[in-house]
Amino acid sequence: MNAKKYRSLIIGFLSVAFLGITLFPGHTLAASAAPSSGTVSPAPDGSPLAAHGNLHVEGAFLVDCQGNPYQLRGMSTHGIAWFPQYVSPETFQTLRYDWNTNCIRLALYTDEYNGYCSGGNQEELKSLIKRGVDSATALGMYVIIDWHVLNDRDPNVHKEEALAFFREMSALYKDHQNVLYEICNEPNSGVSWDSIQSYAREVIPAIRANDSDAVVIVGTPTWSQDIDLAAAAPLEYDNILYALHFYAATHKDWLRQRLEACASQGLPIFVSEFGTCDASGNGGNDFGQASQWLQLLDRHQISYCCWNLANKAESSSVISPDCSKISGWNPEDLSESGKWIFEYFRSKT
Ligand code: IDC
Repeated sequence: MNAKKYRSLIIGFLSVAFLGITLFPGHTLAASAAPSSGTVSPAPDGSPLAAHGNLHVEGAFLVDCQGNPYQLRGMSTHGIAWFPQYVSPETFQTLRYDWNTNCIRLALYTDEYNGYCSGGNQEELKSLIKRGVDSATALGMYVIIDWHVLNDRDPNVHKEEALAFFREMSALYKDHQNVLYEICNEPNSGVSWDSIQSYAREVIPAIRANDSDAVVIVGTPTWSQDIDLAAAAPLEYDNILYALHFYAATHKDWLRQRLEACASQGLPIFVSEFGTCDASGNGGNDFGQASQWLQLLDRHQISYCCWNLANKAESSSVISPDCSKISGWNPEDLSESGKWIFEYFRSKT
């Protein structure tokens, strides 16, 4: 038994014994039943986390506690500052049971939309992250904390804030087996792999100082498309996944070929964001290309999260703009991309 599992068991036992918490595993989730951040209760019976436990990276694969390749599939939020309503136990419950997903990505923009480093209320944003992690944990889902670099282009611009943020998060979640850290969504506009590596070489040790076996996802140059640069010069740490992002109406054969080449070289890849439309997040969907992509990812057992869980009037948002429900959506509450990805997730065992 590794140290993290042992600590989790002890903490889980103590929480139950001394705090008198009664757990009701099953399909009904009371908000008050969510454990508070920093404590770990046993994952609900039959949940993805109960069955697959602590994940780690072996060769090209993300593997579960039995050492078998394990795919995470789920939704990414839009910016949590902009659409905080979907960071909720009811929403995640729908995603877990109706949508058949095992993972959720919490996108924390660093720059735009009251970003964490551009005037956003940091305490409120961290509370939202905690609410997201607690909601996912109570359902036995995996959760990605995504430091959503985009307008700020280079993760080094806000490196000090990133270090402080990830130190705090990893201290809080060191005993959680279901939390993954994504340290820079999409470096872009000419930021080199060298610069990303130098950032990663500070942030990864900061996380690992608290959580020695945390799984970390690292963004790659050109909006997380240049995984070939990571394959040519991978980081020297274990439990690292490299991000590849695609938008089906923009990125086609050439990027799939790159993914296949890198995967067959043994590069561990995580598609932490993809869209069925074009790279603007809007425009027409290309479901033919999206199918080819997801079949390829399934064949290589590569994990993926779909952009985005919101009702913004753009084609990548999966909820219809005129639907304000935050859970229990019917097909008519979903956008075209929402209907498609919902069916895709449900088709998976
Ligand atoms: C988009 C959102 C859109 C927002 C825009 C700018 O869908 O509502 O106005 O960001 O902030 C990415 C990014 C992701 C983008 C998405 C679509 O990671 O933040 O979201 N995209 O443009 N990379 C490629 C595409």
